[in-house]
Amino acid sequence: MAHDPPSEPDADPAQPCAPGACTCGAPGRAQTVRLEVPLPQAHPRTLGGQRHPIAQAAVPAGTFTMGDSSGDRNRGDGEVPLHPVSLGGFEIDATTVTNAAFAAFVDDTGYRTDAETWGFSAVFHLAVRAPERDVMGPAAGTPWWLGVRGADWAHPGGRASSVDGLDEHPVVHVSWNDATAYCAWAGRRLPSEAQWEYAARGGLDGSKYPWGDDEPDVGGWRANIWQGTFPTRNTLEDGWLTTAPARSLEPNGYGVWQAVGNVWEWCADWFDPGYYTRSPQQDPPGPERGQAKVLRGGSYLCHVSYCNRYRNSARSQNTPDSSMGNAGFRTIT
Ligand SMILES: [Ca+2]
Ligand SMILES: [Ca+2]
Ligand SMILES: [Cu+2]
Repeated sequence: MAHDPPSEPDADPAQPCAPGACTCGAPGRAQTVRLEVPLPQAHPRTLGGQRHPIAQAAVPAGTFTMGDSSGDRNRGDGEVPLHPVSLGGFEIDATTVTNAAFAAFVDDTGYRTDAETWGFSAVFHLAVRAPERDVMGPAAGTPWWLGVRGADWAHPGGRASSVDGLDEHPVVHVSWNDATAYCAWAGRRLPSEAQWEYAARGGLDGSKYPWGDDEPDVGGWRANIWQGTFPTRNTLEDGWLTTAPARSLEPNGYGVWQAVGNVWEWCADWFDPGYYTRSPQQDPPGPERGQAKVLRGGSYLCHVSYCNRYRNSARSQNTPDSSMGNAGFRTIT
């Protein structure tokens, strides 16, 4: 997406990447139509029942240090300055919302996702399962992302694919708007960016990853990211080219699974790389306005050579109507 160069508070060029570049997130949807999608109403009859069949992890109230303390930050993303953040306790989905859970929402409401409304979504080139006529071509600057007509949450590779056998995988091709609609139906909400990072840390203040500071391949792969040569050859050492089941590998100290890797996760906040210079310590709500929403945690496309955003403090963003095959969400109460 187009994004003005941010006022970067970090003078140290830790990474050569320009703002918005070198991310494994897909380009944003062109802003040609303003959608007015009504939110489904919360459904009292079904609240607390089987309509959100995702186990919960309890995150205690506390204060943590938000931001990058390992020096691996991406210049332009605004991972610094380090600052203390205090939060009340909350419950967060132990896993990202699954295809089975999202299917229940769609069955109950008839909701149409942004990908369906626009008629296409962004699919990683090795994951396309669609007739050639559906492939709209590569995104400028990120040729491994293809716009594919007919790709949506139920057809993650395009119209020749389905979610059969993927019930317990993260739902993908859901926009921020779609995630928010799901939350409205389930009587839940998206985590703030601060809540997301605090939950991802699992009680290990200042660590690079949810499990500590070891790199993800120490003692066996601990996150579903990319191994091999991005974006052409994945050696699949962790077992997955695209999504892994939401409950695979090991959870962190709070019982949160796959905060880093697997799929990017939408947060409630608008994105502003300068926000940490002015955010309040108590329950920071994010900027009042913006063009893009925060995405956190990185995805199965992250690789140390290209996009090292499979870290607790890493930040990315996309427009609220954008969808892609490597972004989903988890919810809180
Ligand atoms: Ca992988
Ligand atoms: Ca994740
Ligand atoms: Cu990445």
